[in-house]
Amino acid sequence: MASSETTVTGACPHDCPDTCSLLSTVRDGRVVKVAGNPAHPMTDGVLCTKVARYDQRLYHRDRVLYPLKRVGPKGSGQFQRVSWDEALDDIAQRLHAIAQRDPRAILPYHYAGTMGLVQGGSLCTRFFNRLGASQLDATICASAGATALTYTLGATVGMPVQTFAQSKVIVIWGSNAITSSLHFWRIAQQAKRDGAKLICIDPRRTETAEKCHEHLAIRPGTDAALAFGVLHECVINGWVDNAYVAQHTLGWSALRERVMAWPAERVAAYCGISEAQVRSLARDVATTQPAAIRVNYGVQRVKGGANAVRAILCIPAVTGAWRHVGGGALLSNSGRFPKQMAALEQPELRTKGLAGRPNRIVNMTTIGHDLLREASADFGPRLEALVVFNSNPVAIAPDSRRVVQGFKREDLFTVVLEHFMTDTADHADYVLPATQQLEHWDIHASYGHTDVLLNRPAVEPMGEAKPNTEIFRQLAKRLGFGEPGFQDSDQDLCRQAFAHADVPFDLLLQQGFVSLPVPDAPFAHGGFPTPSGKCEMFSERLAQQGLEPLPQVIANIDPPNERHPLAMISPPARNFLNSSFVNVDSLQAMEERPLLEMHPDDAAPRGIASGDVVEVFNDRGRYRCVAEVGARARSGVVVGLSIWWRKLGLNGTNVNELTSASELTDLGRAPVFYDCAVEVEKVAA
Ligand SMILES: Nc1nc2c(c(=O)[nH]1)N[C@H]1C(S)=C(S)[C@@H](COP(=O)(O)OP(=O)(O)OC[C@H]3O[C@@H](n4cnc5c(=O)[nH]c(N)nc54)[C@H](O)[C@@H]3O)O[C@H]1N2
Ligand SMILES: Nc1nc2c(c(=O)[nH]1)N[C@H]1C(S)=C(S)[C@@H](COP(=O)(O)OP(=O)(O)OC[C@H]3O[C@@H](n4cnc5c(=O)[nH]c(N)nc54)[C@H](O)[C@@H]3O)O[C@H]1N2
Ligand code: SF4
Ligand SMILES: [Mo]
Repeated sequence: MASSETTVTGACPHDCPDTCSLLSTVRDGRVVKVAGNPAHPMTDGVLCTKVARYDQRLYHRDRVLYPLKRVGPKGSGQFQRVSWDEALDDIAQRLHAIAQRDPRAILPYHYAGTMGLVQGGSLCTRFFNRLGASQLDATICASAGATALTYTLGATVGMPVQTFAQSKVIVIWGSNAITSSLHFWRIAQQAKRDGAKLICIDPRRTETAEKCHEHLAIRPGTDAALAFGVLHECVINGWVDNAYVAQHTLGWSALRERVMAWPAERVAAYCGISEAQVRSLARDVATTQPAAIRVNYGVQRVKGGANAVRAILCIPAVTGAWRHVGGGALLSNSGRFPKQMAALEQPELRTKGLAGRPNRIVNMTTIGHDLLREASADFGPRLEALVVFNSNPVAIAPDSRRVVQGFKREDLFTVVLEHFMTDTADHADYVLPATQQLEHWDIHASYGHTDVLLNRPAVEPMGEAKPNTEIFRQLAKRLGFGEPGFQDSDQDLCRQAFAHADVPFDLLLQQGFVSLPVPDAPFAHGGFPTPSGKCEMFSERLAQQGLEPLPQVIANIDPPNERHPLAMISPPARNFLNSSFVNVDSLQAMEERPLLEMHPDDAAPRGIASGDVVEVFNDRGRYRCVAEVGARARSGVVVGLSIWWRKLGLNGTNVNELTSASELTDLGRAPVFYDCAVEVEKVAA
């Protein structure tokens, strides 16, 4: 019999700014190849190593294929197979019993395991709205930066990514682009070939830093001071675009006064670089146009993260870089998408669910603390049930010791929708098999480019896996939720996501993507989406909340000290995506084992050599890994590439054993992952 071969267009679902268009080749009902779509300009036929091996994740021997019910103690990972009916009947009954007392004792915990608007929210959110469950404050990644963007530029918008090809100076600020946004890096490479100068600002000598013309290895959490140093140089050298500042910004005279306290000498000492580096950075961004800043999330995982982003965003307004195509800054363009979130999530259903109770919001960053809290007037009811999907909190949330303790509560009812037995799934009462991207419908916005992508299923679900949406549809039925919104199919939901917007669904069906119209130089003539229409260096909205209205330099909350003299950062490992892909053999083999990069100056006095097993510790916990001594980490800083599964680590922990959830960022209520003092000791050669 001749075998049939088809190609199916999809979208990469992962939390990556590139949102690639995928082409899956299917032979006899099996995916045999996943490639980048050459017709999609941003993807340009190229995928990262992880997703180019997507079949290895789809057909992984350890996929959860059937509903599982816990049989051993909490966290023991002992489960038995049950039928869907048995699992869903029991889950519905347990949730119903809790909701009868107070539905806010139930918390959905979800993030960007898939960025799809359908499998990442939509019907799932309708379900929890109708139930009246607590809402999750989605702070784990980007909310400090997004809040900073919103207060400064007015929305999560910036330069169109493709215009970086025309830049003459590109500052990659707090990003390892080769690892975490390969397709932006390709654009930067094109600019480099056309003569652009590339500058990287990162405490770690990353693969990206190595390939830039300049690398400023600042101390973690000192970015606002560096931005102030740049602005100071602009003032003293007459590099301020006074006309742009006068017409299109608010608050410069006050900010100007503030930056005058940050001459290059002070900035250099504070950031741990040379004065010449500060001056040269300022000269590059202020005197060569178009100059572009790709500011990224690595900057905003410290106490002062949002203010650092605000300070950086002031630079292109002061230099007038926004006037030019290829000038300005980009953190995210997610605000460009006319997403119909209210249609997808139906927030009006909450009124019914809450039945007069006030809404309760729980911050996902502090889940460890919150699982251990008792009922109180300010917290509300004790958390009695968690429904986790698209996230692996036991591995990725800060202060793991508390998170694990919380998930181990015998009186907590936990349901986890997953592809694999993650650290979180191990702690469930029920694990429900979820479909992967190649098995379901979805529709995607992006935070790196401005195209909408449609994802069609390439193959039938493996085993008894179901899409997240279908699992909540079936739970809704069992809980008697009769609203028509629970009847919508996944294809209906895909259509609703951009209904009434100029995103023709027929074109999505036909080519898999549609580009949004975005001006090449969006703020050349001002027109920022702030209340004043200007770039708000001074924010009246912050002032009204009693907050500091101007960007400021905020010191790290957990700076190196006598007992814990090293600053630890834990950025992504290239071949993992957060904690996804850690269990894919070929990718795990490339990362080898949990590592701690150390500078020779820090390793030598501790008697540590490459390959030694070390323990990294502070008052929150201890984490065992293997030292790699070399030039990646700057002195005083250690780097624990992330995010390993705890159970695949050397002593059943990962870096988040050390990170803190006691403090949040200055704005955005976000985690301070890279604001973390530690000490390191050798355990064995
Ligand atoms: N391969 C891969 N790609 C990913 C991910 C992944 O896990 N693996 N994760 C995805 C996700 S969820 C996100 S949010 C994005 C993140 O992507 P980006 O925002 O582009 O950031 P990262 O590449 O994580 O790089 C952060 C960099 O910041 C540096 N850094 C740490 N502290 C500081 C600081 O205080 N100041 C400065 N200037 N730099 C600092 C780190 O050394 C690191 O190199 O990447 C996405 N892409
Ligand atoms: N120390 C430290 N910690 C960090 C970071 C750091 O840099 N350092 N980075 C932080 C950042 S930026 C982020 S974004 C978070 C990421 O944290 P998470 O959003 O939790 O990301 P992942 O660890 O990739 O986990 C996603 C899970 O969702 C599952 N999943 C994927 N698709 C689906 C689906 O369709 N249905 C269901 N049911 N499940 C699905 C995957 O199998 C995976 O286990 O981690 C944060 N934690
Ligand atoms: S993870 Fe990023 S680079 Fe890799 S395929 Fe997905 S969107 Fe593209
Ligand atoms: Mo993230």
